[in-house]
Amino acid sequence: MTKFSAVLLATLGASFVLPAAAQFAKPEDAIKYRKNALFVMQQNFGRVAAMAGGKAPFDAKVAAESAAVAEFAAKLPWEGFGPGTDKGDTKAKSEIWTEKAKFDDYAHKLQTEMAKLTVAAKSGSLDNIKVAVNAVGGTCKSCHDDFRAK
Ligand code: ASC
Repeated sequence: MTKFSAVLLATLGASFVLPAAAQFAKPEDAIKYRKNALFVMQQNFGRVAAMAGGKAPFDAKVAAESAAVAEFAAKLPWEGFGPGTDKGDTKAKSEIWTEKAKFDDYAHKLQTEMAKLTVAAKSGSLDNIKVAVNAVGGTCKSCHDDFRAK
């Protein structure tokens, strides 16, 4: 084994055994991380949603780029919901940790619909984008209804 692949394996191994919460120095960092990831996601999704809703002029290139960033950002927040991150500057409800399978399902559904939005945006069809925006928005809403305090 080369030195490089040994280091690579050690790094990959470590990333699988570390609990998610240990990837942050303190719970506040995890909370900040997930909120910032969700903010970046929402800003990019919102830009595409504004075009779909006729509130912003349709720009196919901006829509495609924004959707791709939103899709990527949608992968990030979840590691910030580790154990011990339920208290602090957050609207996250405690049910996130007691009904984790349901929360994880919503997180996966969001990512699936975000991937479809990227495909729709790349197609350049505003009609396709509208359908995908509605599907993504539905996943945002159902998770907020169950798991975000008002
Ligand atoms: C957004 C945003 C949400 C969702 C939701 C869809 O842009 O910030 O929380 O869409 O409003 O119903």
